[in-house]
Amino acid sequence: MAKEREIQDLSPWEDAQKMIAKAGREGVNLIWDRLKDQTPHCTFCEQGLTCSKCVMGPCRINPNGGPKKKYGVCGADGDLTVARNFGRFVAAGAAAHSDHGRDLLETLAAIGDGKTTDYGIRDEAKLERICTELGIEVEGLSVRERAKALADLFFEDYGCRSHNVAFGGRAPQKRKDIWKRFGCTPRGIDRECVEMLHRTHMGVDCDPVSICLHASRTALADGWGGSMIATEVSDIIFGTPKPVKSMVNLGVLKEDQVNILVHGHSPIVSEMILAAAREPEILAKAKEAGATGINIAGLCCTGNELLMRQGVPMAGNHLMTELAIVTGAVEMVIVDYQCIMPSLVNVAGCYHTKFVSTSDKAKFPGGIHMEFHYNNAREKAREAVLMAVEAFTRRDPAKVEIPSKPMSITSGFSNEAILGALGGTPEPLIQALQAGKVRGVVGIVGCNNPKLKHDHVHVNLARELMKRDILVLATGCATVAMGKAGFLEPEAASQAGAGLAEVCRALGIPPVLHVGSCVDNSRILHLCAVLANYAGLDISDLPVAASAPEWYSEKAAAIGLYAVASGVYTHLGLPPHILGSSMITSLALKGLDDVFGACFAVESGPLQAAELIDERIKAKRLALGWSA
Ligand code: XCC
Ligand code: SF4
Repeated sequence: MAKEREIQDLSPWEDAQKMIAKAGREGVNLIWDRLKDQTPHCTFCEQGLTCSKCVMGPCRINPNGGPKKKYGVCGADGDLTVARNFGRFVAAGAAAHSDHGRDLLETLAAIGDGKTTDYGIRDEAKLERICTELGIEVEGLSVRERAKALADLFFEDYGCRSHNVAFGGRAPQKRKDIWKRFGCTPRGIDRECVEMLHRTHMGVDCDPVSICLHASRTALADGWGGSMIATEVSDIIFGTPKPVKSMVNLGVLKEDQVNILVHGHSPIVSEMILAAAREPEILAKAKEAGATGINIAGLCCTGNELLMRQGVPMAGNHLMTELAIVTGAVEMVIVDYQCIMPSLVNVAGCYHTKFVSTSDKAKFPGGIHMEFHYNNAREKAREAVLMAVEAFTRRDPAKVEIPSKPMSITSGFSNEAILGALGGTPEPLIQALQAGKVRGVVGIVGCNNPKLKHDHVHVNLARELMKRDILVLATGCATVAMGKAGFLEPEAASQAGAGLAEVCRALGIPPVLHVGSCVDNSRILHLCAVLANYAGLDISDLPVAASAPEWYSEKAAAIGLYAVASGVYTHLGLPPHILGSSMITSLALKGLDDVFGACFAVESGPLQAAELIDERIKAKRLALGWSA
């Protein structure tokens, strides 16, 4: 496809550029090729003004085009159409995170019921702590009984519950009061998602503002519900992350080893693959096949899960998933769900790479389906790894190109690790904030989007923020960008402003902390709540912000909205499909401030975005009586 110049405009990274060129030579169709074919996009859809929610339509609404297309067949106008579409968009994202959380929960319940020996409890102390936090009397209960009791409590969070989800109790009282006042207290997690589907059926909720408030409630059920459960239960089962060294970029692939990439989101399958790859008998088979070992590396968020807890190297983020296979050095891509482009099956088909799906809810025609459950996972993982070993014997050395040297990174900054580094209390961080050594904290999160130059906004925004003494917490695909730029190492403190650099050096931490996968944005929410509660403030009083500079997914929209509804000013690099309604657009960019004390900002330029975020942080600091 692209010429050299064009390739440099797509991605700044050596590994990406080399693999885009290689794909071009080998005739492999990539995400950028398909984006070109799809451009220009439908302008009605781009603005959120198409509706296909019933068979009287589909309808295209044109609010400014005279009387003819002002209304859909049912009479819905542009504002309602945009709101209904956005509401469903957010509900789909919340459902994805929360259903992932449910899988962890079912595993926890199986452990409690003694129905699995493949999984167990690695962090008993955290299990006890969370049980106690949520009012479960642990005295006299065995570990298994505690697991069961906690699982039962969380199952209720998913159902018809009509009061706050359990972890909603972590939010400051002022925040809970705001939720109550506007009817946004998140109740049952599934309930909010289903209610959104109901409300947006033809002829139910016809008030765009009311739909947007319910969208906020649905998003909050994700952030303080489904995602937070996913994070905390993952820690209980697989261990709470602590600082760990690792590597990032396509250079983590090894020419002389069997390379297996885990892709998707949940640690349930990927942890088992890792365990199987470390078994001596399986390693012996790899040696017999002529490999020196078995190398597990991650893509996207399941990669983040393994990196945070096990130090497993990270091969790449969303825009690197096709390119990883193009190296010709990958024996297997094994996936669970979410963000796995269906194109990967075709790219794998161009090489010796096996594409394996594992979840009953995510099947990929053309791939191999091996269904994993809590009672067969260990055995299935062995089977899969042996299949990869076999594929190694069919690797074509002429097609192999591993394009770069890996960058070293530090990961594992759970809240437990962060607070531990601070001596067990948020006090030193509050003091550093108050003194202006750390002027604020910003979460840079989310995906890549081929409409924007790969990782460009992530990296330049983070660079600019740390210069201004703003500590960055990174999750999701943004983490890979940070790692490749060298920001995840303590030495990067030299690129930070004097105050932040001093704090980083004192604690031995990088100026950008890797705090996990996308469901782990709940760690950031929790940290905000801990800080606010400690200081007797609401989250919206804190000098904090969020940014999803290169987002693409419904899940990212849910995250952005729960951040705002929790009181965190949130920058987006691209707008969602809402611009067809000036009412919804101004609600997002301004009106929400009056409701939640936070709103969205949209800006694709990293320096401009840094400026906006900094302005907000300044205003929050001044309001607290601190220096700007
Ligand atoms: Fe986005 Fe979540 Fe997916 Fe990466 S993996 S593309 S949602 S950042 Ni979490
Ligand atoms: Fe058209 Fe209304 Fe049906 Fe949507 S719900 S397709 S706007 S008639």
